[in-house]
Amino acid sequence: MSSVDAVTAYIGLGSNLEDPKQQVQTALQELSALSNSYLLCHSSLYKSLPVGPQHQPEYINAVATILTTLDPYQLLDHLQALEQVHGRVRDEVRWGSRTLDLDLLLYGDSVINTPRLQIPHPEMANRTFVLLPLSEIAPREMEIPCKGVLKSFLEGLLEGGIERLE
Ligand code: ROI
Repeated sequence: MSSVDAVTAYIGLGSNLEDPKQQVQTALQELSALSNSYLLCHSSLYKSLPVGPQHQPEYINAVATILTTLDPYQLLDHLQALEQVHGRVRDEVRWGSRTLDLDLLLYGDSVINTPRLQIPHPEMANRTFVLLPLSEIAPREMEIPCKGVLKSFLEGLLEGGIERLE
């Protein structure tokens, strides 16, 4: 019998349509029921101004971490299936509004660069709406492969435009 080591993965959640807070809360419940995975914890919810086109509603963001024996592509399949359940229409408008966005940010210390999947998520170190919730649940000393230590990105973080919800 073969066994697969469990890997710690981080997932970014975002929504700005159709009751975004509820979308993210439901998605967190769904992540806790993900097959071959265990939800370790999640951050608070944050309200954030849109990055990219400004003529869209504010977002609700959070980050969750799971322990999983799914491989990264299986995990991506599951995340995209959950986005579909939430009515996400993929690639309608680049950087436009979405009912639910589930970004695979980190998968252990893997570096993956394929057309379908890039890990670490290429934009994660530039996005306050990812870094702030991530910093709640990840060690400040955590290495983001190819990018640097998490805490080095937290120092210059602009906290305007983002608010932690109770
Ligand atoms: N802006 C914020 N604040 N939060 C997001 O989750 C988010 N997601 C996106 C873009 C359009 C880049 N902007 C965002 O995909």
